[in-house]
Amino acid sequence: MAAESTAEICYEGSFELAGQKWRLFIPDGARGNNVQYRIYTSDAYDGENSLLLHSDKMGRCGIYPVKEALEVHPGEKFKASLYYKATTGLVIKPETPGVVIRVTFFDSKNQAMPQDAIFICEDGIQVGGLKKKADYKQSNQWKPIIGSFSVPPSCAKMVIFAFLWEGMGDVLLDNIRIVRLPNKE
Ligand SMILES: [Ca+2]
Repeated sequence: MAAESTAEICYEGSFELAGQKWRLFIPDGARGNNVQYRIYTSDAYDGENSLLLHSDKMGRCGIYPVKEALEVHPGEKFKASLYYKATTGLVIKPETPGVVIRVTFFDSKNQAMPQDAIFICEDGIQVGGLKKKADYKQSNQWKPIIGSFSVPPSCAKMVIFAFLWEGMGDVLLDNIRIVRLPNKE
């Protein structure tokens, strides 16, 4: 038997296909920030297209899959990744990480489990919130954000978000992927 292979969860995070598979997430405090997103055809990490996320004012905004929650089991392992590129004029609040993958978990009663939320930043993973300061490093290159994690006890579903965390201006996102890893015993 071949080893159990990794399995990509199909969220179409390459932004190459017609039809939008991601929707905008605007936190309550950012409703007046003119947050927008669109498929961007002039630059991409891979293929022809990326996604441009925009905010007029300093704040948080993000995208998440139209499919929303993925059914999961405690102990399952996943790898989440994306590539991002800052455009000229992107401003990030000092001591915040810029672009973040957030994984939010829900129990079998559909209650959010915020204490277990995973934040994947360029310089590592934080659990339960962005508690540690993180310094965003300005760059005009495509950069990866990658992290692996296990599903916590009592968790039944999870949702992945790609966030601009405390920023304003435009950022490009591409190749957002989530892969179920084989369980090694
Ligand atoms: Ca692409």
